[in-house]
Amino acid sequence: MSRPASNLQIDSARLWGTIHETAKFGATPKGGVRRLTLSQEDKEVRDWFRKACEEAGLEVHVDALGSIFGLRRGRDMGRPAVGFGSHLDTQPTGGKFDGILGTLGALEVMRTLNNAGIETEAPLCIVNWTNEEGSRFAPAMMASAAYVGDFTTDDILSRRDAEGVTVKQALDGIGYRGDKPVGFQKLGCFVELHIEQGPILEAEDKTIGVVDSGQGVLWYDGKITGFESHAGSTPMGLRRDALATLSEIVLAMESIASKRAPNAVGTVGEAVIAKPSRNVIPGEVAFTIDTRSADGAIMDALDRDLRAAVAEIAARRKVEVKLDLVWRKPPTHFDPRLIAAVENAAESLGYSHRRITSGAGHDACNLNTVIPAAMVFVPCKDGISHNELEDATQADCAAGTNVLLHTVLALAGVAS
Ligand code: HGY
Ligand code: MN
Ligand code: MN
Repeated sequence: MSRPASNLQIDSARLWGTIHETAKFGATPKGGVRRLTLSQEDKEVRDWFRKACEEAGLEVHVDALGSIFGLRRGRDMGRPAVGFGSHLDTQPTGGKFDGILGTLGALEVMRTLNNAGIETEAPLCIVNWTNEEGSRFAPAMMASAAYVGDFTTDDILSRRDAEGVTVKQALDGIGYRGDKPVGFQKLGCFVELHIEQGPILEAEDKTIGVVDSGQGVLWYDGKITGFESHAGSTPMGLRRDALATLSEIVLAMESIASKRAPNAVGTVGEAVIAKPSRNVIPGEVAFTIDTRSADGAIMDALDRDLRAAVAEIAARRKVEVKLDLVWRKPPTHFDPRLIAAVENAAESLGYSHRRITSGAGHDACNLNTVIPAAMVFVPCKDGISHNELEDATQADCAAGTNVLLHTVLALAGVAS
């Protein structure tokens, strides 16, 4: 006997239990989660997730890039599936909620519909996207980018991590290079639940963020070639110091973004001295840059200013700086119909809510380039994320998952 869908609520304790149960895969002493994509820890959580989907009666498939799809049949299998989910990989200093809430919240939605005996008109499909974080392999949101056609499967399979391991080798190493081609599972739309990863909802005491847009992203790989020489006998004026050069680039990036705050951000997140030694002036340094804006014109200005600053610093210091743009993700404007579905769900459930722009990138931002997509945000403590202190409340996680449930029901329709 199915319960009326209108007042259906998810099982908050069960959701909270899954979040903490899976946090053991890659648990860190400081209470975070380190689960780099395609690592042994990622395999463990993938195995857990696949089993949970099968136990929920879903048809589970894995595609050639390891993304996991769990299909719940609808009355009308001729309609495209309503997709929802997120990612289970984390940053090296990751937390328990980034990506995980959206993936396990999606599983909770499936479990709730099963318990209530509800059949939807359209089929539903839960997705765990491979390598959303982009920490081990670039770019971020890699598998959803391939799904929408931004990269070929072979291009992504050939990407290498810092140790030279390819995506293909890493997938084979954990047994998740699936037999389905990327794109095999057609989705009619996609909704992603996620923590805000910023301070706004908490500061305004809002339970739900109705995400209507997302920042665009520019990623660069850089290499500085100076000249190794003796730290003691080389006069200061004759040095071609690669690390001192990078130090100026770091401050230039900070200044270029800060003068456009709050409409721009910029970070040098990685720096490696090729052959480090205390008494050798660094001759070669590799680095990466991440800079973002929700405004495409500002993104172009960030690129122009950054290249001009790098050229000036390189010329003055008589070093070579190679700066390659390796990823450009335009700003996201989510689908008005889906945004309204999220907003209506939050309103009908009585949750405080506000429109919000996502500072972080998400798989939904890629999906939105080919099908309608939208996102649901919930607050996280002090806006902290990509840090082991990342935290959220059970009540907010449950609220966000209830909004996801009712958004999905509105989009898929209830058959019985
Ligand atoms: O970089 C991002 O915005 C996401 O967390 N991968
Ligand atoms: Mn995420
Ligand atoms: Mn993240």
